Amino acid sequence: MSDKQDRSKNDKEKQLEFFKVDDKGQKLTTNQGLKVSEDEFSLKAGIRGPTLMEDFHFREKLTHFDHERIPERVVHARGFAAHGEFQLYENMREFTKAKFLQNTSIKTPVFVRFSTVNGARGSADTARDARGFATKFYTEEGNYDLVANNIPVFFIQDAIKFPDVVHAFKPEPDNDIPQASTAHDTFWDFVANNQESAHMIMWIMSDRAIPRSFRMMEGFGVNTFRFVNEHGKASFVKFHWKPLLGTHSLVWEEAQKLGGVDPDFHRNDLWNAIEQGFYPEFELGVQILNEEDEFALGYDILDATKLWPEEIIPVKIIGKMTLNRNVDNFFAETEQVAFHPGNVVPGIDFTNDPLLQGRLFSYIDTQLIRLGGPNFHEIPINRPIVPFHNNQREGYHRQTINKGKVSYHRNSLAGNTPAPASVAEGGYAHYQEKVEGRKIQARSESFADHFSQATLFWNSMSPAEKQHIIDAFSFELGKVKSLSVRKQVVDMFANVSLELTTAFAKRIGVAPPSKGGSTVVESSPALSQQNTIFTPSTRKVAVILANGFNGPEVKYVIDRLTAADLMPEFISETQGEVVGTDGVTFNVDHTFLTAKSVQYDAVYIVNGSNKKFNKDAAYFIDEAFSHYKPIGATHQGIQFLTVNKFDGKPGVIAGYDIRDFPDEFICAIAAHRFWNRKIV
Ligand code: HDE
Repeated sequence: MSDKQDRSKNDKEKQLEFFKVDDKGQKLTTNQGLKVSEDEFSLKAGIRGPTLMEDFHFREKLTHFDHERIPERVVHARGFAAHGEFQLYENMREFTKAKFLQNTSIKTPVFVRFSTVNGARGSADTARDARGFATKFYTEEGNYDLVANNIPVFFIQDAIKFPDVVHAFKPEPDNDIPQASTAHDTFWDFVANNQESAHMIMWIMSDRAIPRSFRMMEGFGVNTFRFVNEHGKASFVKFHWKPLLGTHSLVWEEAQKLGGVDPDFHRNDLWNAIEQGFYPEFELGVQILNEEDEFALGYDILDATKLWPEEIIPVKIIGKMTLNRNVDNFFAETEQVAFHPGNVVPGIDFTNDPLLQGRLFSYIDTQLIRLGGPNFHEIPINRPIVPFHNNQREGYHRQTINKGKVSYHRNSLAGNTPAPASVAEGGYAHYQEKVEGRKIQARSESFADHFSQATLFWNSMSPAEKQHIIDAFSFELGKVKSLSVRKQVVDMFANVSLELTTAFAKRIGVAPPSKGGSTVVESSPALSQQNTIFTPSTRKVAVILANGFNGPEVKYVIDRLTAADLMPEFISETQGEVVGTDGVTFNVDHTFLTAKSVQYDAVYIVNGSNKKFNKDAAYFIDEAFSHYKPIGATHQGIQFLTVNKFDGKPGVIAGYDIRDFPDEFICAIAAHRFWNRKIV
């Protein structure tokens, strides 16, 4: 556990401090600073008469309220963010001159916004979707944005198709249904008719698209970027974030139920973890490919539907990011933050990936409409921690007061300043890649293979993960009304795997494919979540408790769980306190009405002196069991296991010996799920 420390403020925090206002204890004023004497009754002509125009406070209050909303992001509308710091493990001078990647003693302030892609701002956190994982590094050379996703590939190969794929996965335009879901006709029609999407679809149908937590997701820069060192030598680079808690997921039914029970599930999870001092940590990794090896991989490194298997190009871990502070104001920070893959520093450059090239245009364009003008870089969360000087002027909401008469380059009146900096002085110089060719609207042949890596992904999955993918295809296509689209999708994915397509075709009323199959036999173990880190740390345990429990023994178990950084919460029939023997009491966090098993990673069943379990408790435990979760029981809880024939099943720990129980239970919690459990 990383304890909540009394940290000294970093440069970004100091800068933000300047803009913070605490209204507590103050007198109410208008925006002009005028003290207001009445805030409940508008000014009227007579006690029952019409409101008067002259009531400037009333008009200002209403007008401001009427303008409180800004357009939500077209994609990634629903997000949640936190502050933190990044620290390098080893000097990266050999590959890049980026200053924040040179010095292992520097802590670079960061702001990270996680998001879903498809749903509106108010949609549920746990929808099946890719997740955004965008990081702003406030470096001494200006802001560097690593705008990543939790899936390493993308739907399309050329940014010109971005509006098409987004229109297809968004709610259908006639009735605006369904919200935050790809389980509908237009999306799958797009997929079948744009087969470059095959690889991404495999990821979207996998457990990666229903993460357990933002804290338990990998991040991928997707596009191939370029590192450039101080000698001007370049190499290709792909960026990765690796969560120290491992990469873990929900099960689909759980994700769906959470959409209703706790639409803010991922928000709550991140906020509470940080508040409790369990700071999420992610290691930054890079895959580096020498420029000479550009064509060595057998597919095009400019194709964003391809990943570089870690077994072929290892991920070099170079530093760690720790998220250690929640925002003060959601709108000011999380909503107004503006990312842009084009925000780079010397030592980081672009490639000709046609998706990346389009992104370099789109993000600024989005911010212009969303944040209402060209001065969004002045909004506190977007400001670099180093000053900016140039001849850009005016525009909506300009805050900087530029002094002097000169706002042009070249000039003599200001000694030709602000002056461009040489490379030696830290000026950014674009990498001089040699480019030649005819102007052409076409795609390189080297982008043509849409299926091999989709099969590689399938081959890399464990049996449980494969079953989840089959179930996801069956669910999504089961919601597609057009039989023709369902057939087209079956035909398309027959190119990925006949095992997969045969399994879901029969569930969606389509004949199994008669031809297809893949010759790809390779797998990449790093793609399976079965091979991730397993730790019990920060897992939430529902403790089912009633009056009369064995005080000292249950306290012993709870103390052990807490010492292992688990988060126990007490659930009982009524709120207040539950009282055990020897004066041990616990505060009830939730009743069976306000908490559901889907919100927890594990259940510890104790009950109290009464042998009977009420039906809500029984349902709670049953549901957790059916979601393959670890279940531990002591005292009356053991009886429950026996009666319900749970005893001896995988991941079910009966604490006959109270001393050994915590270790065994914690070990089961670390395993996360027990896929070999038979659910009948
Ligand atoms: Fe984005 N993307 N994108 N994207 N993207 C946006 O910019 C776009 C792509 C990603 O938390 C928008 O500020 C194009 C890949 C994240 O604020 C928009 C293409 C990846 C976020 C935009 C892509 C991403 C966005 C909407 C080429 C993974 C949320 C709001 C097909 C590496 C950032 C905004 C946040 C947001 C355009 C593809 C990641 C419309 C044209 C690939 C994490 O400008």
